[in-house]
Parts: sequence; structure tokens; C-alpha cells
Amino acid sequence: AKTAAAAAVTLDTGAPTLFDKIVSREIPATVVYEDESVLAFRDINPQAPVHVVLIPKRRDGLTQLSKADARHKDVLGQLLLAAKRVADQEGLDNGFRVVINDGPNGCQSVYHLHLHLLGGRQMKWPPG
Ligand code: DGP
Repeated sequence: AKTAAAAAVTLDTGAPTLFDKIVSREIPATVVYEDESVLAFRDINPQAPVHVVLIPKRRDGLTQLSKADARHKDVLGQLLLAAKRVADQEGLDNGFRVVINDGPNGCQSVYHLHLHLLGGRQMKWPPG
């Protein structure tokens, strides 16, 4: 299990993030959905039978949700709609979970905003 201490906060230097390299196909990933603004791919360390990461293709300063402002409104909506589409595509017709980890207490490890779509098993509440 990840700990908050293991999640290093990085400054947004503008340098390509790990997820930018997935967008550019420099790092391979199993892409399950793509549109003009969103890329979705299978998590390398799945926490459920279906675990997909959805990212904005253009980071535009959006390293984490707490950095969002009005200019990110459209892409934030597109990410949620894409999550719904992928859930449908993956056959998650009995429900699913969408998670955004923010910062050290949220256990964020990659500083390029992303949604986790988790499904294919019964989720628990509260989360760990
Ligand atoms: P978070 O901890 O919320 O920042 O989520 C980052 C997720 O990204 C984590 O669940 C593992 C996943 N991940 C990290 N590196 C890679 C990679 O190189 N490929 C893929 N497919 N997923 C990755």
C-alpha cells in the first residue's frame, strides 16, 4: 500500500510528465479511449479488475485538482464524461468508482491531473 510519505510532490517545471510521455507514446500504455482532449489507459498497478487512468492530453498547469481554475472547466467536464464512456465500454453496468488523488494526503504520485476509474468488484467505504 502506498503511504503519503512515498508520494513525492514535484514542482511544475513544465517538463514532460510521465503521463505526457504516455500521450506522446514515448512510454507505452494500453490505451482504452482517446478523444481530442482526453487519453485513458490501463493503470500499471491495478487496484480492481478494471482500473483505468484518464488524463487531460494538455496539462496546461493542471498538475493536481487543487491547482484547477476556470480555464480548466471544459477539460474537467470532458474527463468526467470520458470516465462515464469508458465505464460503459468496460461493461461496468453495476456501478464503479471515480477517484482523484490530490497531494500528499491524497496519495497522489504523478503530478499530472488524472481520474482513476475503478470497477469490476464491490468497492468499500470509507476508502483507505
Ligand atoms: P496517483 O497515485 O493517484 O498519482 O496515480 C498514479 C497512477 O499511475 C498509479 O495508480 C499508477 C499509475 N502509473 C504510474 N506509472 C505508470 C505507467 O508508466 N504506466 C501506466 N499505465 N500507469 C502508471
